[in-house]
Amino acid sequence: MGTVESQVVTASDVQQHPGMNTQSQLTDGFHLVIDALKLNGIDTIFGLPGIPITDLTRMAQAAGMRVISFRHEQNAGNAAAIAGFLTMKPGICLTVSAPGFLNGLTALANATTNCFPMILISGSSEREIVDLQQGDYEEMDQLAVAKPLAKAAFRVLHAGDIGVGIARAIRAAVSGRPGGVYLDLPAKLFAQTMDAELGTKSLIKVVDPAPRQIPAQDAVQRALELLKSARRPLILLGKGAAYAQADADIRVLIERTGIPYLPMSMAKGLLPDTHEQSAAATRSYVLPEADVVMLIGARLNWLLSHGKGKTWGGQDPKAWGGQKFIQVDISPQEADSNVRIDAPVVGDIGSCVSTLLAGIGSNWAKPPAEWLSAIAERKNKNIAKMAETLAKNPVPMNFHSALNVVRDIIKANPDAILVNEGANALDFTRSIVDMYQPRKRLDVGTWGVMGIGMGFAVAAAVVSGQPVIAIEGDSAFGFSGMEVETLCRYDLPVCVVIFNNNGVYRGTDVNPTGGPDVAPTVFVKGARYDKLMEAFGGVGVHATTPAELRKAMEAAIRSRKPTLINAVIDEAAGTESGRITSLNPSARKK
Ligand SMILES: Cc1ncc(C[n+]2csc(CCOP(=O)(O)OP(=O)(O)O)c2C)c(N)n1
Ligand SMILES: [Mg+2]
Repeated sequence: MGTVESQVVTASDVQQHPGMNTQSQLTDGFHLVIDALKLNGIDTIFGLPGIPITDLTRMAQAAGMRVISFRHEQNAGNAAAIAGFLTMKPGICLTVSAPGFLNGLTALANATTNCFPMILISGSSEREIVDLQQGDYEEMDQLAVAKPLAKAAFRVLHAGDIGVGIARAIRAAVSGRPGGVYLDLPAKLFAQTMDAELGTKSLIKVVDPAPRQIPAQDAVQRALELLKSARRPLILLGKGAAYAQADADIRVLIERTGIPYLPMSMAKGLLPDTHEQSAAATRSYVLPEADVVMLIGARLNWLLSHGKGKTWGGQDPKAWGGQKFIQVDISPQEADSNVRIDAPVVGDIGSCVSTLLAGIGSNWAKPPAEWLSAIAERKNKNIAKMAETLAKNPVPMNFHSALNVVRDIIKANPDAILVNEGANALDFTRSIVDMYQPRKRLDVGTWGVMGIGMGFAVAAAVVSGQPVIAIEGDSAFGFSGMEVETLCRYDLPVCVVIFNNNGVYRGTDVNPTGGPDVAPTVFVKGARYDKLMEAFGGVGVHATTPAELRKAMEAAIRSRKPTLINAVIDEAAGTESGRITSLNPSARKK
């Protein structure tokens, strides 16, 4: 239990805690926050110091917590969110009032959207002044602003309530469908003192923060009957399945049923992407052809074309393709959000999968051979076609020849975590680079948000101790690029590879007016991002060929030194919006 060294008790302390023993040891808000976090097994804070939380960061470090300081709160927030995803414990982001809070808020909203458990703890200015809008330093009603973007939001006004506040935040972040939680701690709270013993008693060690949710037996039965009736079954694994850490059971479920499966982006590696039942290489065939689809921790949002339309064999963009769906999800509200779900199975993924497995038994009939061979045939053809493309060695490098290298490096280092953002740099990496282990691919998620790169890379390295490879579009990198200093400061084993094609999507657009400004999507040509890393003592490499890229990546993995490789990619190689060109509204043609 942390205590305040000084025994001085102010009059207002006595007023706030009538009857307090002025001779006793005191504690304060700072120490109670730290003690409450530690009591709940939280040992790392991602944040950025300033009024009123500077001392909190110092005291947390002094109390043995790891405090990782960032250059911008959004990156600290993204770090906290992905730490939550990787560990199933809420990641903590700590920010200063108003502007710092707002900088962290994008990450909080992104965490909520992606179901990552995180807690944004923000200091805030003086309540009395904020609420009367009298113009305080960094004045803002942060709780009100955070509410619509968070799964839950709380404010603590009294030191004696810190234990409850942190317990509520933890439960809200990790129970049920995880999400981002906001915890507002006004400046005055930190300095509030109270009797240390009472303070200790007020803290709560949260028991069973994410209780299992066992699915109903009849729901499981309904799902299994539907699955059994399928002629062309398909399983879709989502990020929720990866989060649940039920890896072994999920693998048994897939292998025992013999059903082909597709991993969503962050579910890649849940089973090795080279698994013979993976249908990833023939996604556009299996989605419209499947008759029964079992979604496990995957939502039918835009990433799956809302379960309808041409992707699913529907006649027009709104038309149902005729599939029947089983949806395994922790949220009872998820079913029917886009199309009819014939068999919802509600519970935590681990409990659902193990209950399904019990019902499947050991002599489940494999899917019809015609379905499996039709998939295998297309898959092998596509893989062979891709191998041909990857083997080409154009000058300058294109996405394929560079990714051929990344693919080999990940194959040789399956423990490494791959962080990935960009448009073409994202889409090509996802489809070309095979993952071999669960939760090794971290990317832009549900929103397709740029800026997660360095925050994710820092947190992945900090919580796993494994090497991290960040494949970054040059635009994407720019959103969090200053954190290369953070990589160097903490000496993290992160190798950033910038796929530098001189711009957003590509570097070839021209200003149609012929004026001096370049086109909005174009950056400085031939920029040397590698020099940014050198500025802070890391290793910078300029790579123009696959051989140079390979050598630099191998050296980075071996040395574990922070490294940034500026990989020069043909500026004409990318396409507008990568693979989601269809979402771009086009101007009406005259
Ligand atoms: C926060 C945010 N701002 C803007 C975008 C729009 N956007 C999508 S991809 C992208 C960058 C693509 O360029 P780059 O990272 O260089 O990848 P490339 O396609 O060139 O490989 C942008 C700006 C976004 N997704 N998120
Ligand atoms: Mg680019």
